[in-house]
Amino acid sequence: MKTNNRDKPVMIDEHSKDRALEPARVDGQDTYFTTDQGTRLHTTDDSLKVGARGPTLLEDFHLREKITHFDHERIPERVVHARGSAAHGYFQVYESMTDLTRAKFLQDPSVKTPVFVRFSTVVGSRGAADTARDARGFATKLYTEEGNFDLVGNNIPVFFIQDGIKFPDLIHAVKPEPNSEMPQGASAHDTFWDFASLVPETTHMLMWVMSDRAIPRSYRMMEGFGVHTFRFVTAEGKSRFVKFHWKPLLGVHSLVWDEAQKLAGKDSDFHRRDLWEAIESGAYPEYELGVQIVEEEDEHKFAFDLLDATKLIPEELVPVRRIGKMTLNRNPDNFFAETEQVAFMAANIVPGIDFTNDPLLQARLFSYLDTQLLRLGGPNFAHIPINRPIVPVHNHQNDAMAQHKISKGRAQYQPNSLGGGCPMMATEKLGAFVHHAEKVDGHKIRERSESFKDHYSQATLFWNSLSAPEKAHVVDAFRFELGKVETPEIRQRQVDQLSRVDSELARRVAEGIGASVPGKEVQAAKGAVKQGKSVAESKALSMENTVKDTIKSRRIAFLAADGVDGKALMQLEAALVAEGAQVDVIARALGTITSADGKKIMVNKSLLTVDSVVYDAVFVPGGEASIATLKTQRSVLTFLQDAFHHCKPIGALGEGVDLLRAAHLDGVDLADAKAAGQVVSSRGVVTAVNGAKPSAFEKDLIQAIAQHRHWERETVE
Ligand code: HDE
Repeated sequence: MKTNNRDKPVMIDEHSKDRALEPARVDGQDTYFTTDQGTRLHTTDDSLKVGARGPTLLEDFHLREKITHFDHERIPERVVHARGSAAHGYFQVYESMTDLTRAKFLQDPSVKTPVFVRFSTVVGSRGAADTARDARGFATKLYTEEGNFDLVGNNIPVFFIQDGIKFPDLIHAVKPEPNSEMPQGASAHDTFWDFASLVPETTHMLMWVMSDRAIPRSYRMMEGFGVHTFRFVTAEGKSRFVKFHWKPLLGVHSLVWDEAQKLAGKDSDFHRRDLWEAIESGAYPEYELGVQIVEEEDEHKFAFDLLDATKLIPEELVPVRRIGKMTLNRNPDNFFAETEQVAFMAANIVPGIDFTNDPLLQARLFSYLDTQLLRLGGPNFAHIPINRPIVPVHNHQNDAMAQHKISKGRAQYQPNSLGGGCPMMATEKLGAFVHHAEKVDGHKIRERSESFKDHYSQATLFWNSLSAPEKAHVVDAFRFELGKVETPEIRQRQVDQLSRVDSELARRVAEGIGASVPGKEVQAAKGAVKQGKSVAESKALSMENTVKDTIKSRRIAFLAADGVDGKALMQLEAALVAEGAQVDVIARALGTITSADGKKIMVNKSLLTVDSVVYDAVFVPGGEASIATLKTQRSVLTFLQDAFHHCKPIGALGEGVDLLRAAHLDGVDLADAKAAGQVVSSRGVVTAVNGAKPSAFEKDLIQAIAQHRHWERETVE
């Protein structure tokens, strides 16, 4: 198997291999502490002074270098997507894609193409909370044998705006308000909704951002989308349109809004930690690459324009073909060097893939280069290890800040004869990128295409495709966000917009925020609808239909105290771990507890440091003494009630069922003496008292955990 190994980076310029990137180093001496100039030091703890209590000397080169370096440690954070975390991995295609594209990384199933993926929130600063309601960035750098291909996407398939020229307005509106710098990492404020309600093209993406997609359970459990329509081009020059998708093998799952808010305080690194720990434990995140292909001659057959980034192609109209898999299997060694300095650029493309005239994409093609110049201090950011392609780089781009390449010879221009004409130009056959020769003809105008003017149909499609609980969450999210808006006119204007999506949605939101329900004339004020293929509902848009057959990497809390039924605890732990889940025994204090039969059980987490919000499910083993103790602990009852209100699976055996009773979990049936020997499963709460078969209990609980959340509990209210 061929592997492109990023641990052994290829030099920027082979000629400069010896001196350019690695500092001169004498074998065996690189473990001593030195200055940046390589001078060994005998201490870094005391500055150079005149006597132990005297003044510090300006001569202290080590003090000056150390403090100066520290003073310069920060670089500007990304203007958007500032908070992120990343991982290394590889991509492998399932079978050759020659008939669709000449891209080399999509030809040979035996080639592992290294990748670096950075996930991010959009709005918050570097230190903001992970679980804010927001779109998530899903940026993938593929280090292919033909250069770097960056697929800089999001976890939502559409964008807020159609033309890049609106991007600064959108971001100014959503970022903290400029006078007060509030709120941090949140869209629930006046300026955002002022903009959104005045710009109808935001409506479709707003529906997604108000849905559970915007509060993912994990970066490992969300989809990724290239958003724009790209082109695939074959070796013969045949071009087709393509939309890119990443489909997580664990399915698409979300948090509950109340949980997301609590997590922001309890563990603001929740997603970062989840990704890191999953990779450390060997539960490698996996995503399949999907493509939707549209033949050029079908470009105009849809009820939307393929160049409009506020529209998706329903999977019912063009199915997603899964063509390969990405596995993330290594955490970065250094956050700054890799995650912070990685420079994604929408313009990084390889032969066989090309752009379209999507006006949002076109603006992105220069914006990313521009931003890296500011962020990374000049045009040599491609020399930073995480940004280097795995193939050699040869050109005459010399000098500038932090130049790592030592170009040799006099002929630093093209064409040249003094340098033997090097480097040579490639031909298309030799792998040169040649732009697809699209014929373009038109007048210079600042106008939006008529085919871009329907801003509501796909928002309606999204709404119609959701399950009842998902719809309720969207309504609640709008009520929350607009409820925080202080200007009544803005709230009303947004409700008016929603009435063009669906009158029931508008009514439900209006009721929650004191707005009036818009009349028919307001609802009717929509743009022209394009004629063509469309669907009224799409299964792929609802998370209800996602993968629900695995508990791999799910975190299960076991609540216990001295006197616990140790046998039941161990047995269930073994069963869950065998399915790939991770169990934490939680007690009042760290150390050990003693089971009813006198065995010591290690406590993994104390109730002081964790809460139910960081777990996927809870189990309470029996044991009279254990339950008697747990019943007296308020944090235990809160733990169970939170888990219950967040619709998480809960299991209890024997006396453990009494603890659930004490926690007043409304509307569920619990096992009692009459149900001896049976397993009772009710709204994701699985219980059994003495005599039930352990295997039957395990099976039901595992199934309940695989369901992720039991929304039917919400209807109890
Ligand atoms: Fe970005 N975007 N963007 N964006 N974007 C940036 O580049 C920009 C857009 C996306 O993990 C910036 O290096 C413009 C769509 C991700 O490092 C900046 C427009 C999509 C990331 C920038 C868009 C994205 C960025 C900020 C409208 C989904 C994080 C820092 C024309 C398809 C990448 C940086 C990472 C980052 C500009 C719209 C995704 C300023 C002008 C649409 C995932 O260059």
